Amino acid sequence: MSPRSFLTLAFASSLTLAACGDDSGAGGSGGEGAASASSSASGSKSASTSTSTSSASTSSTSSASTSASSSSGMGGGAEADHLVINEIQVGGNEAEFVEIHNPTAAAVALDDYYLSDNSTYVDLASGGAWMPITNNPGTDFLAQFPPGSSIPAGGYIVIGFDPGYETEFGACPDFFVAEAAVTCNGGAVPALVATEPGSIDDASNLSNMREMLVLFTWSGDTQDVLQDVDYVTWGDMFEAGSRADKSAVSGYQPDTPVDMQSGAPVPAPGTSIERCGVEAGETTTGGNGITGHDETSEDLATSFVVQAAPTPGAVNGCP
Ligand SMILES: [Ca+2]
Ligand SMILES: [Ca+2]
Ligand SMILES: [Ca+2]
Ligand SMILES: [Ca+2]
Repeated sequence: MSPRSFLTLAFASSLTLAACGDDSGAGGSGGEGAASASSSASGSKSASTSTSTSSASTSSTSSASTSASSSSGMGGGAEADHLVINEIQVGGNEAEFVEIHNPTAAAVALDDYYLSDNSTYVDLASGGAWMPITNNPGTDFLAQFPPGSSIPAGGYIVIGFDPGYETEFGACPDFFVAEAAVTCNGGAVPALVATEPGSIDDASNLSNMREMLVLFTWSGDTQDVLQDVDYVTWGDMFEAGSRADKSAVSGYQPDTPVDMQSGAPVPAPGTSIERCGVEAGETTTGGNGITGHDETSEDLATSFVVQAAPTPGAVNGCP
């Protein structure tokens, strides 16, 4: 009871703080510049938090734990004990984005966090060069978050892929997968950081029909293995590089074989896929995840649903 109440309180108070922040609607977040990655993250959170705050506060204090779990359910993945990949839109390029959500009661520093869309990401931790296996050369990436970035408790960050994001959504993402900062709403939105020359390209994007995304942490020391934080693959079919399996790599536990993995649905243009389930069916011990989960075992076809009205930076509008 009391840990739950604490979580609820922490969550609610972070929401309150964020709600005082900015107007969020027109995407002021990008204008704050590179130094404000974390405040920009909380800025974008405020868009969502008015919704989730109201749903949390409609429940009375006496049902604090119910209120936490119902707002969790709407947020998608809110009961996970780590950051989650919460929403993905693919195609057209201008509208592509990835949303990451922090369902925990504490801010998470992103200094050791990485994002990639290719199965060869594991080579980073053994000092290997970036040589993605892909049928679409030049479009995959391996990136690190800029130093000092963080996601507040209960918060969201959005990563865009194309300068057209602003026109598409009337807002700015928190970061871009791009070679350099991108101008948005008169400010500069920081780019994610390439782990080596060429591991981010302005042409980097997400394949529409089949692809993977992995959020992971790594100490930067090749003596250490990396740890998956969350993993999503979409599409029924798979090809080289679009599904991850580290089973054969020294130092790792077996992942779920690629042909046994459950792909999330493929969103049609203009729609996204949203996390509406809490890591359905995921194995929670003995895996390569940051909390011991096997992130490649999640039933993504159940956890993710197609959303006709995408909600970048805001609580998912799950049915
Ligand atoms: Ca790609
Ligand atoms: Ca997990
Ligand atoms: Ca997962
Ligand atoms: Ca969302």
